[in-house]
Amino acid sequence: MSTALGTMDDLPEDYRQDMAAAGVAPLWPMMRNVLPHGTPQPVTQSGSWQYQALRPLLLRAGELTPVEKAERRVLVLSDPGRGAGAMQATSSIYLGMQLLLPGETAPAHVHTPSAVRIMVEGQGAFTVVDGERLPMEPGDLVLTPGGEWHDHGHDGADPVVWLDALDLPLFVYLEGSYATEGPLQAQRNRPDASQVEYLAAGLAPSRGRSSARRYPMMRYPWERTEAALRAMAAYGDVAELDFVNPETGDDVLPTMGFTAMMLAAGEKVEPPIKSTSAAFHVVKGAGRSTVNGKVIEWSDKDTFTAPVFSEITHQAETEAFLIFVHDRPLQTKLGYYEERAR
Ligand code: 1HN
Repeated sequence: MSTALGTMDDLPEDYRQDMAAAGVAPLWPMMRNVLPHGTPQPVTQSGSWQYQALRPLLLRAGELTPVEKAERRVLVLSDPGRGAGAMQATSSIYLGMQLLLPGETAPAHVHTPSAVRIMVEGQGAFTVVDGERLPMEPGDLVLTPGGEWHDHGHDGADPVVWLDALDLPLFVYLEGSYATEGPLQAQRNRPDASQVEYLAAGLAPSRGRSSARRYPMMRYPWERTEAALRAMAAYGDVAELDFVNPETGDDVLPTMGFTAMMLAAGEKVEPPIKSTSAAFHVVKGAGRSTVNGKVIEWSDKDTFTAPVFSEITHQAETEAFLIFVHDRPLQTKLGYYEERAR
C-alpha cells in the first residue's frame, strides 16, 4: 500500500530556505520521480528517421563541411523526448548517420565508449580497428570496441553512409567519455578475422585459443547473416540471431547487443515487453511497426527507436531484414534485464 508522500508545500518557507542554504533537500517530495511504482517512466520517446529524408542532408553536409573540419561527418539522430541536438536516441544508445566521400579519410582516434557500424549505402569504404582493415559492405556489422584505435578510409567511387551506434550516453553520464587522437594506423597485410580464423561458425583457431583477443572478430559480413536467417526461416524457426563473440558465445560488446531478424512477407510479431531500449535499422524490406501505439511505416535503410518497456509490434509487408541494437548486455550485467507478458 502506498500513501501519498509529503510535498515541498507542506514545509514552512523558513525551513526550505535553511535547507537550501545548507545544500540539502528533502527526499520525500522527489522520491517518486526517481522511484516510480511498477515501471520506469522514460523520458525517451520513440523516434523514426526515413533514409530518404536523411540522405540529401548528409550529401549536403559533404558539400558544406570537409571531413578535415568534422573529424567525423555525422548527423545525430536525437531522441524526440529530449529534443533536437540531444546526443542520444534512447537512454543508453547514441545513433548517427555518417558520410564518407571517395578518397576521404577520417583520422585515427581511440575513446572510452564502444561503437558499432551498420553499413547503409555504398561500396569501397573500410575501417581500420587495431591495425585490422575491415571492409564495410551494405548490411555488414563492424565493431569498434572502446579502447581500440580506429580510422576510416574510402577507396570506392560513390558516397558511403553508415549508421553509428555508441554507448556514448552511459559514458557521458558517468563522466567517463574522452578520446585521444593519433596518426593513421599501419594496416596488417591480412584480411580481417571473419575471412581467416573465424571463417565458419563453430570453428575457432586451435593454436593460440588461450591468447585470443578480447574482440576476436570485429566484422560480421551481411551475406552470412542473411543466409543464416533464411535457413532458420526455411525450417520454421524464429529467424532471429544474436551477434556473438566466436570465442566465448557472449555478446560482442560489454553494454550493447545486436540482433538480426527476418520477417516473411505478411508476418506479424509481438515480442514480449522488455526492460531494454532499442534501435531498429531496416537493412531491406518494407513494413510497419507500432511502438506504444505510435505507428511507424518503414522501408529500406530506415531507422526507428523504442524506449525501455515498450509495447512493440512488427508487421512486414514484404520480406524484411532488420538489425536491432539494444542494451540487454548492460542490463544483464546489472542484474535487472526483464521480459513481461503483454
Ligand atoms: C566516433 O568516434 C565515430 O569513429 C562516430 O566514426 C561517431 C560519435 C560520438 C563520439 C565518437 C567514429 C561518434 C564518435
